[in-house]
Amino acid sequence: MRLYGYFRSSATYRVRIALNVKSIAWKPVLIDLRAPTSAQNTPEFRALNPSGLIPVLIDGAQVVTQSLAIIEYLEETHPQPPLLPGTPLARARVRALALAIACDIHPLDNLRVLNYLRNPLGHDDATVNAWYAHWIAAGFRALEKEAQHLSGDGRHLYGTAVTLADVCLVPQMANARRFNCDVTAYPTLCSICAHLETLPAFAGAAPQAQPDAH
Ligand SMILES: N[C@@H](CCC(=O)N[C@@H](CS)C(=O)NCC(=O)O)C(=O)O
Repeated sequence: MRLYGYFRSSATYRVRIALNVKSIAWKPVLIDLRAPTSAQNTPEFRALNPSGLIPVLIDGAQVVTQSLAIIEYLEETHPQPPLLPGTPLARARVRALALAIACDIHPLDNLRVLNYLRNPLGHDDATVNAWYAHWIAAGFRALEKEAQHLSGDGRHLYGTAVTLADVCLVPQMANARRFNCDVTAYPTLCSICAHLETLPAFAGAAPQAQPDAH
């Protein structure tokens, strides 16, 4: 499989973790999101994914977009080890945690949103950083409460095994730290991430471990 992505892209980071958890062989195709190169805007990449967003997974002749759809595709084609638990209710809980990150936090702090706030809306870096931190805090406050009763061991966001929820949490925490957000108010989330980051599947997927890391 080939994965179009960028070392700092947290949506790509999710897919890298899932591929590693499932021991699926994959090769990176590097898409440099930094202006002015912005490789996601080339006609070739837009032909693969008209939204111009990464990640994009190529499996044989098939193109799969959207990180959570990609991970569910991997879950169905490579069921072991599972990233979703065994009962409908537990799966709903895990998906709810993952979606809280992927739909309610991440899109508000995405690069194109931050760029739009700067230009054309004219906000300065301090205002953009305040926007970023506000949406992290709003999302993480709620997740911290969820984690306190859904984590089974203080080392996983749900239960006692790695799930899709963990796959989404670790990249979002990495982003929050990169933007200097104060995460000390979320001790459960921090201890979960501290454990997960030691696992080889997560460590190997980390931004600093990627070939395009600077
Ligand atoms: N919902 C999409 C989000 C993808 C996304 O926003 N990717 C970011 C990188 S993490 C991106 O391509 N950003 C480019 C931009 O904002 O211009 C997914 O989960 O795959």
